[in-house]
Amino acid sequence: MNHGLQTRPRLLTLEGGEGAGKSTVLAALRDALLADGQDVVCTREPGGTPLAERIRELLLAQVNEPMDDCAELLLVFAARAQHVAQVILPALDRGAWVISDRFTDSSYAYQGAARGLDPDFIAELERHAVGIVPGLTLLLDLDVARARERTRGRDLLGEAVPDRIESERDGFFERVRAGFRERAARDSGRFRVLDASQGPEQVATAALAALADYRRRLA
Ligand code: T5A
Repeated sequence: MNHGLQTRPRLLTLEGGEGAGKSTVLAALRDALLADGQDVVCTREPGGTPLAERIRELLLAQVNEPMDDCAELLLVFAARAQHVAQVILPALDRGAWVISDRFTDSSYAYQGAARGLDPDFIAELERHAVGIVPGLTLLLDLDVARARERTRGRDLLGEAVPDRIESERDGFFERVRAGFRERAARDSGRFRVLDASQGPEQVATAALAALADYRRRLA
């Protein structure tokens, strides 16, 4: 499955639909690694460098011009190429752990499964612009209705307004979810699927157990 890609064991990624709780879990993983004296870099996609964050703004802004699906895919990979070169590889090469809130699997789920772009084209971009694959990916799996409740609750609190992608219809997010689950099923050695419908503490506990198990296997 990882033809032409190098697995980087200290690269951990969190994946899932909107509002699945990735940011919440990321903090728990970071704290556990820091408490163990590890060097940890936390980052996110799209974004993670000043230039990539500007591309993120382009991707998520609500503007009066429909974004072409292929333009969206290429922007996501432009941001990722920059992020890998400037942040992820230097950190991994000095021995740090890198925890990224989303990575290439999001492109297969959103631009591939949900938008309908060719996964072989995405794989080509992955080989040429990314070149690496995480050692461990935690997929926070949550049904779309529950995820909507969470993001709506956050929006009502005034923490955020729906961005361009969050404004898609439920069918889009059903395809995103199916795309993630299919990737996890096909690469069960790398993925751990967590039931994200549980409370934050239970999800964090499950994520920490998955990390501990992974580190035991690495040792
Ligand atoms: N995208 C990204 C692509 O299309 N292609 C790509 O290749 C990439 C990399 C990025 C957008 O870009 C798209 C996908 C996205 O649309 P984002 O901000 O990273 O945007 O993504 P979101 O998933 O929208 O981020 P969210 O912040 O909405 O989701 P999180 O991080 O999964 O959720 P979190 O932790 O912020 O929690 C959301 C709310 O739920 C509560 C939290 O307190 C918060 O209010 N919560 C829980 N409530 C109950 N039980 C739990 N277990 C909870 N965990 C969190």
